[in-house]
Amino acid sequence: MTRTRYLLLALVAVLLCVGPNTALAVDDTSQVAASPEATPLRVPNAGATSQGDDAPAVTAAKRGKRDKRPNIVLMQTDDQTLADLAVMKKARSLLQKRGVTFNQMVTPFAICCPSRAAMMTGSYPHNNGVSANFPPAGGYVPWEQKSSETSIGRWLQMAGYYTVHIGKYINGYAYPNRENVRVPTGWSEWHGSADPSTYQMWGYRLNEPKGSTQYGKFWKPDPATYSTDVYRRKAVRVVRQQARQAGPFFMQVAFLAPHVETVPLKVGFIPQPWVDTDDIDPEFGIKSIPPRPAPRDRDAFPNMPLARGPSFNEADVSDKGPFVRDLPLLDEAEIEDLVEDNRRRRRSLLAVDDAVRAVVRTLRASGQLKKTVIVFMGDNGYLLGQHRISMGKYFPYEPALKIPFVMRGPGIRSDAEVGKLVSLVDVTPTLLDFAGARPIGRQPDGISLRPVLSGEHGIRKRTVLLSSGPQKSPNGTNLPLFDGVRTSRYAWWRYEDGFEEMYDLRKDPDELTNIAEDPAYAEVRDELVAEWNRLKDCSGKSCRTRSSAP
Ligand SMILES: [Ca+2]
Ligand SMILES: [Ca+2]
Repeated sequence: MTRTRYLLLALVAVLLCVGPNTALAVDDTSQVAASPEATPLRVPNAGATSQGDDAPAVTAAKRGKRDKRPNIVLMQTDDQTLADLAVMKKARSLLQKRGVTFNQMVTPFAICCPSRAAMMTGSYPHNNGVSANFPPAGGYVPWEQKSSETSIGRWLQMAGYYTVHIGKYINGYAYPNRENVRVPTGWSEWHGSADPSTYQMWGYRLNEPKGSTQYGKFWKPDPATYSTDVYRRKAVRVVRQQARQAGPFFMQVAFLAPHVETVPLKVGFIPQPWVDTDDIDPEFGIKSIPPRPAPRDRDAFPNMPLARGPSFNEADVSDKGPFVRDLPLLDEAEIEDLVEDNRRRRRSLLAVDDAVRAVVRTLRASGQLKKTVIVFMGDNGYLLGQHRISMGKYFPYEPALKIPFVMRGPGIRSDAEVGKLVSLVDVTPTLLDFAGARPIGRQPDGISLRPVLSGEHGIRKRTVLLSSGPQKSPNGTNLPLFDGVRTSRYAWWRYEDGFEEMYDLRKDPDELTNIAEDPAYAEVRDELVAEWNRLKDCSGKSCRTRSSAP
């Protein structure tokens, strides 16, 4: 039971991220046909886009020897919690001590694809068209159709930046493990990992300028092909090459750690989304394992305990919504699994920490550090036993909602913390602001955080819209949909069956007592509902307005 349950919940995590489905493969092929000979995977560093469109005329003038615009390097992890930052000592000294750390950066929807789409567009799911990991509500095909032209890579490319992506992209890219597919919109240089091999530390496929390559084999932990290290070396190479170019660059590096790995399926096997979870078998279904660290970090944290806050294995979940209220208490063996899983997740972050240091050192050695804005961030958080949820995200509880977000660079304060509520939709407006670039085609829902990064002045108080989308539970039933809001003090959401959850995060930061029906909070609850009504169809400016909610 124990191990099964562990794997079963691991499966949830993977399915939430991989979103296996045959529809995607079919759609993907029709929309983005593989055509290696006709596909430039890399274009000359002249600001041209991968598809040779109208951008070069604008950009050639903007780029030049006197271009003072900063480079932007964004390093992103997968499913890292805010608390996990503690083990990244290099990031702490090179980024946190030299930059600004946000303690309330939240995602509007705590799963991979909608989080990344919100980050890259600066828009909520209802505006960017990506509200699930897989079609039709989300995933790569809707992304390319609805949002790729209005996203950070494309906007910076049009402004004359040389844009580079390394690693994991929007869920479903090149599914299933296809070679030499067209470069997604917005990228001058592309090193993207093909899904579902993205979820392997070894044996993953990268589609790159030089062609498509499988790096290592899943069951052979060869130090030379460990994904985090390979991404690191590619990132370092880009930084060195770009030092010789006159114009600025934007590089986005998306690591797998500390996400679970998916054991590769038999060749030709079309994964069924919802296999019999009592009988997970690599020969038949989908199996996941905790993320493997770089071989050099295998023995790190041998005795690290799992932080068990008051919400860990919550004693009374009768106040919670559908799904969670039916979860049994975790037993001792399950808790032991969580302890070990936490260690493995954190071990896998050590190689990311090395990559952070390598990139910063290379920027410094090549004379670019002072003119480079560096972002380190996650995509969504993660639950490790809180509210009895043993591995996963989706539900908007704090550990899943909050993500690490640190920035360092020219005009950014040192060793500062910002406690103000901000959201993933603020990332792209912030980066565009640093680049002096304007969004074209759609106005983001977020705001630039530059004033608070510089310390010049604060930012307005806003409410963050929370939403959900189609997802399956391990037994194949639909997870309950919900909508809600998060303010700096409160979280409120309502499931599709009408059940509401609400927490006063000042008094109850661990979300132990649902106060949605508490008469003492009736007025606050009504104000939060009004906020949701105000924001649920917001667009651009109307999402950015000052919040009067508590
Ligand atoms: Ca994720
Ligand atoms: Ca409770």
